[in-house]
Amino acid sequence: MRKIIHCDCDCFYASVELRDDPSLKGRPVAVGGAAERRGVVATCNYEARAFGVHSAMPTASALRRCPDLIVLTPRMDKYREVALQIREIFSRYTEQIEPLSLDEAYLDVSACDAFQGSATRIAQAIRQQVREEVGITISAGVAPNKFLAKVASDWDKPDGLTVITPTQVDEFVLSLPVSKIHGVGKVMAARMAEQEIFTCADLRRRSLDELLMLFGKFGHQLYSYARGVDERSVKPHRERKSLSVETTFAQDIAGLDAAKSKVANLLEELETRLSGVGDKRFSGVFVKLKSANFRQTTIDRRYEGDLHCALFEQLLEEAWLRMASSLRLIGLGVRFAASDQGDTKMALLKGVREEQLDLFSEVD
Ligand code: TTP
Ligand code: MG
Repeated sequence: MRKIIHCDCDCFYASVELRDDPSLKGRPVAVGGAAERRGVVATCNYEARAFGVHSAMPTASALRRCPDLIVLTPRMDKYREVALQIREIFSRYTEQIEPLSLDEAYLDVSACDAFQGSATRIAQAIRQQVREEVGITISAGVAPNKFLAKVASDWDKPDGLTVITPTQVDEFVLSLPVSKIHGVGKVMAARMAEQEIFTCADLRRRSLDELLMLFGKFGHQLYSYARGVDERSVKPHRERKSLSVETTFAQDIAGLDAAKSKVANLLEELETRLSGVGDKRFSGVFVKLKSANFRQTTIDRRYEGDLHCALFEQLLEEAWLRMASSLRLIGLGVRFAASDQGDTKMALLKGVREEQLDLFSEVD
């Protein structure tokens, strides 16, 4: 039986800002881009959440909901530094650490001897050390697998610890609402509701074939999760597959030439970011555009050579022809060839940025 801990900092970027400026305590605080630059909220504290402010919401909308909201510019270097400090605390208990983002990680502590191997006490110690040494709160979930540990860390947020022991798994899962399953968003939850599926107990009444028919290959996971089963191991090295940068313009870009003139700066930023991930071979490049009316398109190309402006300008032109509209966003990126080497610690930390950036943008 494995012992997995999932740790997730509470309103991470905002917590760091509140720690560094205690005068903000008790006031609604968001971290994100400025409203006049059409920025979005990266996160906000729980005081701001009470007004309905949330991640990925345009800052302008957030200010309408909460006029007293204090909006701070992100300090990514600071958050990375704090993330490393927290990672070091995790590493006192296990090397089996799988970071999911800057503020979130799975730990497999099955082989850890601290506290006679009590995962609950290890999680308590981690939470206490993060509070005392880093100055922010981190919620944790303890369970026999990743699926349940993640549900558990969210159960009593903020500043919570929830433990699901092996004997409690069945009871816990039976009453678990499907919306708590990672990967079940609003759309899928609505489709499940149409099928009278609201909890994992309802899922269990369906055969694997039925679930596969209804939800595609995700049906396999649903079938196992509904039984409290998740065999996925904690993978210490997640290899980064791509890296990209993007800009949302304060004013829409009207012509192809104007759009092309943005490539040089973006490429420079991309190269700066690439210098941080070490020597990796490319397998492809891509350009992503979002139109003024929020349509999005991405052109992907296999490519293994050096990066240069003309290459991205060409892709941009192809993508532009599809859009036939002025642009609010341009993104450039590279895909990496699979390597057999693990990433460095810093590259791992940087790797999460892209997933976070993706959260800012709608998909087709
Ligand atoms: P989350 O762990 O999803 O959110 P959080 O830590 O702010 O709040 P909580 O866990 O208490 O619900 O994300 C961690 C950080 O990642 C968050 O502080 C800011 C960043 N982030 C974005 O930049 N954009 C996003 O859309 C999301 C969800 C997070
Ligand atoms: Mg968090």
